[in-house]
Amino acid sequence: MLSILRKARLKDKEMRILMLGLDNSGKTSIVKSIMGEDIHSVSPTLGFIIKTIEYDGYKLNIWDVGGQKTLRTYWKNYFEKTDTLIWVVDSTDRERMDDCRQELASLLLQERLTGASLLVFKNKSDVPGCMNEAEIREALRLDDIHTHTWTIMTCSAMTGHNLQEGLQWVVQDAKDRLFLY
Ligand code: G3D
Repeated sequence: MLSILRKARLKDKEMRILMLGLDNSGKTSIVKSIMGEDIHSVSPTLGFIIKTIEYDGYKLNIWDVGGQKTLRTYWKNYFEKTDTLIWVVDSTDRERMDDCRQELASLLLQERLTGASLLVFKNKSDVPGCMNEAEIREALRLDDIHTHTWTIMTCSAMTGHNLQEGLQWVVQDAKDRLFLY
């Protein structure tokens, strides 16, 4: 039933994208950068922000939800009808990689996220000495994920690097799924 509804929405070319990650990973900056807004005016997201972006004929409704520890218990309120989960990782934050892995792993166990694809954005890649893609893959044990279609992309909210390519993957994945059902 859920997959039929999802397919109907994808046919309408409308998608629901949930952007999550630990606090300070750069979620709001990514959304702002995609929207062409000044990323230097960001302040911590205490609730959530929804932004709609038109991309390749698709209407992408992006939900940017606050990532502080106290707010993570509320994440579940946003799972419903999610087509794609964008998991934003601060690639300079080596200390919290375990926390990051655990939060992602528990999200992927959520029943209401079954069927959602996963894009891991390796953010802050403009910072010298940040973790590379292979290191993040290993730290988050991405190769063990078999329940969701996933990919990892190196990006930077600061320079805008790969953000459009990320959206392109999201839309292409939606198109592919229409043929799969
Ligand atoms: P959040 O929404 O995930 O909590 P924010 O994260 O978007 O508020 O970003 C947290 C901090 O990281 C901000 O710095 C922001 O400028 C910085 N940041 C986000 N993306 C990048 C990036 O790609 N490169 C670099 N170098 N910095 C980034 P401040 O200093 O305002 O806390």
